[in-house]
Amino acid sequence: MKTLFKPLLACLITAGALAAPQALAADIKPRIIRFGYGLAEDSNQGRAVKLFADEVAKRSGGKLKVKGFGSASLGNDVQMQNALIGGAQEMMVGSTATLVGVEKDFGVYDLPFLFANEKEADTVLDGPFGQKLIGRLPAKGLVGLTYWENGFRNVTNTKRPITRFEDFQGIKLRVMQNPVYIDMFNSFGANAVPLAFAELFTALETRAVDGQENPVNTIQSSKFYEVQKYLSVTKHVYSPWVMTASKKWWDGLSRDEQKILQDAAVVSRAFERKDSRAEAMRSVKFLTQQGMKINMVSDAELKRMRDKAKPAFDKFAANGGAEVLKDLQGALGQLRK
Ligand code: TK8
Repeated sequence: MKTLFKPLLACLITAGALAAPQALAADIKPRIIRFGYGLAEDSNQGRAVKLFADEVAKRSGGKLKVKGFGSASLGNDVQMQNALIGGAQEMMVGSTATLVGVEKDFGVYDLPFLFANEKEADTVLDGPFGQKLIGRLPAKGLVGLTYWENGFRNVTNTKRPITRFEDFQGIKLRVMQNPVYIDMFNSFGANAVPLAFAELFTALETRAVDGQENPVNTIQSSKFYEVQKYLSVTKHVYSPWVMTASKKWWDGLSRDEQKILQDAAVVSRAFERKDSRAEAMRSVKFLTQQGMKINMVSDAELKRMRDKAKPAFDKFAANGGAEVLKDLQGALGQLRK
């Protein structure tokens, strides 16, 4: 027996040294994976999709080819989610806020002033709470691979700087297609208009709406500074992105293929967060140079906004969200102990 094993072992070692380590005897078929996203190629989202594609290629010996489709060229977030559920598209990354049509509880992330900083967000999203929520998706036809950072959202508009919630009075503000955002901004006195991101630039340019809210990265990469004058740093919501796959398609993949995608997703997460945070630090200066008038909102005024938004919390809880909200507040409480 001993003598038989040796040549076999030698063979395996040679094969291992020659083949790409991941691809060794792995069950990987050549596949094209259409990966859609809403922002421009030259955005934090686009850069991370590219990194994910490279990582998947590397780990699959070039067999799995992720093709990125930016600027909502495969459809807006909601349309892509439906394409994934139906099996007409393989993967996407988009806002958790637009997922509420598929799984209502994702709306919990949209409640204002929950996360105090990025570190809290990372810990909760990557920990049991965030994973439990992602775990609801397969029953709805999606597989959630990981969260990325969209970021803390800030308000831009053409009318006036927002220094207190009273300044929202009468401003037509585009929000994501999500009831929590509609309730929140209406309670501040704005006129909240739900609209797909893909239509936002034109809506701002034609003055169909006066303003919008997004992280500074997006205000930069989507060139909103060309059509918006005031940027008010409110950081009212920490907004995650979530990378999802079509469950119909995912179930047809081998375990090796699934593992490659899952592992590459985790690598892309680390890259994306680091890249987004570095860019956010530079964006404020860039946006000032483009002529935007930027104001910070005081903590006292942010607290008034938070109090004013209380009805959005109550309504979310009353509409079946009480448990998920309690869970999230519990997870945050643990962190802050
Ligand atoms: C991109 C969107 C975007 C989001 C929005 O498709 O709609 O305002 O912040 O990032 O998901």
